[in-house]
Amino acid sequence: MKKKLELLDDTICAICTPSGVGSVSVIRITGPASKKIATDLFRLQSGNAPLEHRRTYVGNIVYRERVVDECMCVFFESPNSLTGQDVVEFHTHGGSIVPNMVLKSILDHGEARVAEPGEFTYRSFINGKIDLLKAEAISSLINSQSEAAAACSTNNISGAVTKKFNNLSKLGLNLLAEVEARIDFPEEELPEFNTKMILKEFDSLIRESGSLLRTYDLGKLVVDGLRVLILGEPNVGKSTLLNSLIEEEKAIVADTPGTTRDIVDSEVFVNGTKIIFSDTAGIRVTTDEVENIGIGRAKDKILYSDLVLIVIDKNIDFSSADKLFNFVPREKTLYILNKSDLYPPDKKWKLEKQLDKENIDYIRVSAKDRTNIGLLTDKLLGFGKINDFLGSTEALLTTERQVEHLKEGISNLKKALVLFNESAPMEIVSIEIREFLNNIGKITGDISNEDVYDALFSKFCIGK
Ligand SMILES: Nc1nc2c(ncn2[C@@H]2O[C@H](COP(=O)(O)OP(=O)(O)OP(=O)(O)O)[C@@H](O)[C@H]2O)c(=O)[nH]1
Ligand SMILES: [Mg+2]
Repeated sequence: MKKKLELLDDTICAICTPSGVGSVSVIRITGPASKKIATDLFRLQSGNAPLEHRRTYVGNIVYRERVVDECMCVFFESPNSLTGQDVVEFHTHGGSIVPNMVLKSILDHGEARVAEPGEFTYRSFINGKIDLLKAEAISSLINSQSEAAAACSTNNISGAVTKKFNNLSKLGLNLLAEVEARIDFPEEELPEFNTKMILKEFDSLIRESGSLLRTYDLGKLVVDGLRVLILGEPNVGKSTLLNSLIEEEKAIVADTPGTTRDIVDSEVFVNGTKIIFSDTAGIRVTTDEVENIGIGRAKDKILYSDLVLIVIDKNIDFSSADKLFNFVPREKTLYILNKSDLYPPDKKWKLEKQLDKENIDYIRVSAKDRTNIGLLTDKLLGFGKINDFLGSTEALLTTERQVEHLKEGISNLKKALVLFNESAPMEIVSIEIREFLNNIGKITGDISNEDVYDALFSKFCIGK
């Protein structure tokens, strides 16, 4: 999107609702000519009158002396509007013909052009109606795929995460003021330097920044969904488990070891949360070229998974299972003891005893009979506290952009603290604290960054 500031002075329009058959469509105009366009094209049923701020009117859009549609018109006067500029919305009948004819009428009027993706939101941002975090949250909300992801975006649209960053800025500014006072004034004009207090301020700023950074672990799970990889030796019932978990016969199940060759991904929504399961080729030593490629892919996928279910179907030794799957990080592992229907229910397996001893989490299931599948799903949702999120108003970081700047900011603070402890000149300490504040400013959008705007606003749909 070309977002040169001078472009903000023109008038843009777009159909905001998705294409297809529907009862209502919304066509939005913003910019200095909005009111004139509406006055020229829209004929009120009650006789023409000047459009007033925040009022809704019923009338006809008339183009070349022909009624295009009977519709509603809403007017918002600058600066009290979505974009900070005059905004007009026509709520017309839906479908593919009427909204496009209304758009054509507006364009033929000659004072507006079609908006680029995200241009309405960009104008909101530039005119100070929203900060960058809110723009990101709006984009996430529109694109959210689960109830939990939408709830997270709604919290952030309400300013939950902005508040957290504003608090960090406030603490950072207090610290900077203390430090810079030592640069601007001679020692004798200031009260005694309270080293203890400064160290406390450093400590609380680093702590608060760190705890905000850690919210990304949950934010990522909530927005992207929980990625669960199903691994195991051939024939242990991985594909049967996938089918049971997603309640669909998606993966081929057969008694022949080596049935699954490639990764089979499936998305499900459980309690408002997205879970992506990936069934994989059974891990074994084989000369089959295709199977080996599948095994390689399964191993590579571990890096991109939040949890790995290692499926086992027999009374094998824990040490041999552990050895076979030692490439899976322990903290991501949950052992699935499958085919429980083949074993006496009241007896502990040898493997279970070993896992208990090693304090390793496991669950006994029968993928075929669906025994304990609900329990397994609950266990998955408990991972990373994802199940506690719905209904909470917690602020979570949700983008790599926020994380990268915050990490850089924390590193600036840590450098400043080392310099302070080494009694370095205050000028140098203050440079690092200023850098911390710059990084926070980049996150909220107080410090401009055209490349970020391009990346963010072009992700929006036209009309948003
Ligand atoms: N009794 C019993 N049999 C099961 C269970 N789960 C799977 N099986 C059987 O085990 C065999 C292999 O099942 P799959 O799901 O294809 O196993 P897999 O691990 O995907 O096998 P590969 O794709 O070859 O690696 C089939 O005959 C299934 O019916 C279970 O819980 N109980
Ligand atoms: Mg399989």
